[in-house]
Amino acid sequence: MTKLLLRALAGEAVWPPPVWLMRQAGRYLPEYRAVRAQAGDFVSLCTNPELATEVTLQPLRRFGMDAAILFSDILMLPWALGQDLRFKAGEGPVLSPLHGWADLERLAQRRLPQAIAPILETVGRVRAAMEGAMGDAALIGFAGGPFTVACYMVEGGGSKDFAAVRGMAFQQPVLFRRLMDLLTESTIAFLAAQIAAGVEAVMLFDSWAGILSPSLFRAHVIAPTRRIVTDLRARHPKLPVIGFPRLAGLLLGEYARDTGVQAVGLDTAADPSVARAMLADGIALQGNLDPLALLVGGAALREETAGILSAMRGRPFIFNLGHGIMPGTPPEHVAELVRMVRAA
Ligand code: 1CP
Repeated sequence: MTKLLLRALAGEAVWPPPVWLMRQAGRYLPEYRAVRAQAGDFVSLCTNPELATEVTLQPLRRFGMDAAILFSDILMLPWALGQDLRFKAGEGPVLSPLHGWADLERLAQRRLPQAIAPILETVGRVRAAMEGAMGDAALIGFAGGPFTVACYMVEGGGSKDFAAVRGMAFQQPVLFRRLMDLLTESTIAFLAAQIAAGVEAVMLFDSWAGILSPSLFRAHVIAPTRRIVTDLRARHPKLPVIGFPRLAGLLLGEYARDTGVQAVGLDTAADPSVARAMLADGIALQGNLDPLALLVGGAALREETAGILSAMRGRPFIFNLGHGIMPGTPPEHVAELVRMVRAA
């Protein structure tokens, strides 16, 4: 196995570590903005294999990252299940909120394969293009964590505290559990299809995991993640799963142990040394530069990067951000970061 990312995910302390960045394809790149303008709306971009392949590969061409991540969005799953989805310029996603049993049963009747076909075609095209020119980079597929996807489905978009979804989990536990089961099963199907189409690792973005109480975190983050990991690994024993339970805090150790993930993404607030001590040696860590340090650059970027690298030396580790790259980030800062990591 020569791909650095896959070696780190298999538990090897590769040094210098492989590097890629969450949301590495996006608005901070002029070449992305050009393709985005050509595609029209965001859903059209995600379902256009030619254009989605192009934007997936852009950060690899420019920076030589060790991984590409499929260009899509965690909300393409509810979209594929038939929920209305639009992306309003500057405001983020808008969905028709899911209120009760009738909404849920309508989504549960939808068959996934047809809707996700263009996304799977993108996976195949990206993989074929990488095998030639970018042979050492690995392709990562992804889905949202079922709880995080439920947040947007119930709320109908982004929110400061996702009170509607937490209210539903407490007040309508049977309905909420049915929703979580539907999402867990369709996430397994979606990720298994991405693997069959050519992704070499998968990541679960559970961005809102940290807003739950410990008991709900166990029920709606740890338990569904364990189901997803167990099912995918039974079919593909070597396929690495990266979990990203953002803001899990003190529950990070329990998450890693009980879900069976091969790697854990650390958010910006996680202390790398503490996280390292909390998690078993074979589990790879990924993260966790503050995206704002990357945006401002200079001493902040150099010092924060050096601190993370020194805390992670000797550990299976993948350099990344603690959350997605910010739209105003100068691309030169990204190039400088990759140089710094490679010189570690
Ligand atoms: O106008 C545009 O170009 C849209 C901006 C954008 C992009 C580039 C959105 C809308 N999604 C994406 C791509 C995306 N989203 C990827 C592609 C691969 C890559 O990393 O390069 C991935 C993995 C995601 C994942 C995603 N989408 C998450 C989980 C990670 C995170 O950032 O917390 C979440 C929560 C979303 C929802 C979403 N999609 C887009 C926006 C603006 C949001 C956030 C809405 C909010 O504020 O809650």
